[in-house]
Amino acid sequence: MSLSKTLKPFALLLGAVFAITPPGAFADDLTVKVGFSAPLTGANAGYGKDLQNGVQMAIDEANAQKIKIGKQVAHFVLVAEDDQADPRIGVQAAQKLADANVAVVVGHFNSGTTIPASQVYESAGIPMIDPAATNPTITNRGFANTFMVISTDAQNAGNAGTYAVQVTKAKRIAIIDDRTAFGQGEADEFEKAVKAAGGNIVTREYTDNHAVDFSTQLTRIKATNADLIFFGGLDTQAAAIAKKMKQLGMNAQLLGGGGVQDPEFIKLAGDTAEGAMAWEYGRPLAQMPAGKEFARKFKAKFGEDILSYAPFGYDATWAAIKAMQAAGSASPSAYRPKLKSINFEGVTGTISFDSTGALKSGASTLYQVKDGEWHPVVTKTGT
Ligand code: ABU
Repeated sequence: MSLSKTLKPFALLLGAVFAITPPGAFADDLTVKVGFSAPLTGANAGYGKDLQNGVQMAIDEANAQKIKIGKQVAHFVLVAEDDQADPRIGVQAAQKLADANVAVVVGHFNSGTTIPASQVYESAGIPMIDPAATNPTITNRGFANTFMVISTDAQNAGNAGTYAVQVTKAKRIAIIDDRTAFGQGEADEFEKAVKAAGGNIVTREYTDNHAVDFSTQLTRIKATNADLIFFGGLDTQAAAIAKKMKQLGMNAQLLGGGGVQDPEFIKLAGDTAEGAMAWEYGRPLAQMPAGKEFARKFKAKFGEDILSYAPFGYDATWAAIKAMQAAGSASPSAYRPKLKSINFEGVTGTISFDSTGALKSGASTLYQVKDGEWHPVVTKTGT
């Protein structure tokens, strides 16, 4: 037998080993696939990329620490799927992640994709840890595999409504929403809270999440003499509304819910951003013990500042890693009970879940633009 024939089985074996061993890992490492899905193309891609960077940062840190799961060193690899912010594509992305046998999914960004995708993960028995989507329905369906490291819009937009009436003392409140599961959902929560506080809604208008012109809605609102306008939708459209309000000579207070308090809003709205207010999930990062250091490391690693939800993506990923460590297994059935009872200090605050998978001690902060920057005004826990 020739030497090449003798060595062939060994060469094949080596080839197989190296083919399934990801870069940076050793053949006897445990490879753990961390699924991730968010919009990575389209209008919401900035939010998705920001989240992905947060997830990647946690994965890279865990790999550098050579964390053991059971007796093996774990090597975490990111498996990312672009859901394009589209509920139908979101379900396909979720199925692809389930078919790839990921151990966990961190995602999605949009409530409209998260709600149907979470059904896929529930059927597959794969924990999904939501770092950004906030419609209260997400954790209201009794799913065993749904967890949130961010507070819901019942809390965030609920606080917005109560505060608008009790503290801002708005007397004539108008609402516009983008008719997404998120925007309409938070507008509903805002309206409920305004009414519960005895406030007066003068009109409720809507648009869609692709619209760029809000003249019709704002002209109608102007006719009501509203003194506060709540927008249920994201930063780009909120900025266009701020600009159009100025063009129409409107002096009403613009108030956003989640997804507005970020640098993109200020960049797009320019000087019309001044004075705008927005409620955002969690506590101000700079006030968190590890917040400033996280922001510094993020900028050094990715060459850009945090846009919005990267710290939540980071905490969501660490929640899964810590649960797997505690269970000594990356198998969902083995580590899920540990995830349910997890309790640790993340960058965004204490991460622990109630019986529905919702974040236990969520907070919500009101910000206002002053001198071209967002400044925290008040932080609330609970509603
Ligand atoms: N929660 C902020 C925006 C994302 C969403 O829930 O659709």
